Amino acid sequence: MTVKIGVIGTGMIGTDHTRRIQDVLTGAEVVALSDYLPENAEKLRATHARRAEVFAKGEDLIASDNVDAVLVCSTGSTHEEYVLAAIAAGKPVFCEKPLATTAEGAKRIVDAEALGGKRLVQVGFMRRFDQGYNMLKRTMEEELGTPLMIHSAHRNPAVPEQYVTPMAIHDTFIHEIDTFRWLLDDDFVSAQVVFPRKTKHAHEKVADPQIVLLETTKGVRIDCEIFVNCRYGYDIQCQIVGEEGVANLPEPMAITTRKEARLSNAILTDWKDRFKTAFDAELQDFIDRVPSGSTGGPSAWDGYVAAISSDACVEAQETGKIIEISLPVRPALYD
Ligand code: ISE
Repeated sequence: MTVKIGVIGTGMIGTDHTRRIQDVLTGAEVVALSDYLPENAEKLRATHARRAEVFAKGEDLIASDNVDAVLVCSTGSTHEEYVLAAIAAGKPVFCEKPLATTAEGAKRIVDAEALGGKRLVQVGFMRRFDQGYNMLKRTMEEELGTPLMIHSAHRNPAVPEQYVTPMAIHDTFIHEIDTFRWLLDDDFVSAQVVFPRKTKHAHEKVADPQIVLLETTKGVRIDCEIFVNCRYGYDIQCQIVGEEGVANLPEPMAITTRKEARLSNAILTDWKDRFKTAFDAELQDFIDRVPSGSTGGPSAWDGYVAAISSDACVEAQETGKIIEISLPVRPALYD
């Protein structure tokens, strides 16, 4: 069976995923496209999905009999309505982060899915499919004993003018929020954010860098430096300290050169390159499950918990206080 996919949102990530489905992955074809700027969808159709139908409205794409599964890659504020529509139509839906822009919105999705009694939603937290993070998780589980602390960093070379302080959480740190929960099989009980001296490279509306401090239910303490104008590259660091030893996330593979009295290797600058194979793997997994009607990967519940945890971090940014995080009871569907 070739899974027939409809892509809503043909901006940067929608284009990238369409290219991936058409040129790299197996078992699926993009048969429908939709964007609030129809000319963008048309452009993508012409370059990557010639047989796709372009829909003016995402809702019509979801309702189309020709569409088996939906990819939501549109702007964050529209995710909730499209994911809810896909659930109502009983179609598997892959939603880029964030699942919804508010915790209440994410809860509405969890409630709708739980009511239907069947998992349909996969959230695009691709790091769970990254080989390095999987190696780190395995090493932690097999060799480190009880994990005690995580030291980490999320660095971007630069961010656009419209990037403001809370986005360091909602847009950037949200990946760590999901990754740490998955790595540790744990949830957070509190968050605090402290602001070091500000870099001169950050524009007025973003406090940069920031350090987020999290505590988990099992007492693991996590620190993460978010530095989105670090200049030198896109750099993701993660070190787990356990009772029996310490493990680091491997660096991306790179050629080492010895030249002109220097020993060096390149550092990636674009997150799309850094997690390229993880993006491939998460979507392939989504596609592979459609024929049997199963859904895996990060769930709507994970998207909801990420939203609750993000909100607490933003409150911590704004108040300077340690903010408690408490989660509602998890519906049995997500056990
Ligand atoms: C972007 O949306 C991402 O998902 C990247 O992983 C992150 O590093 C970046 O800060 C975000 O803007």
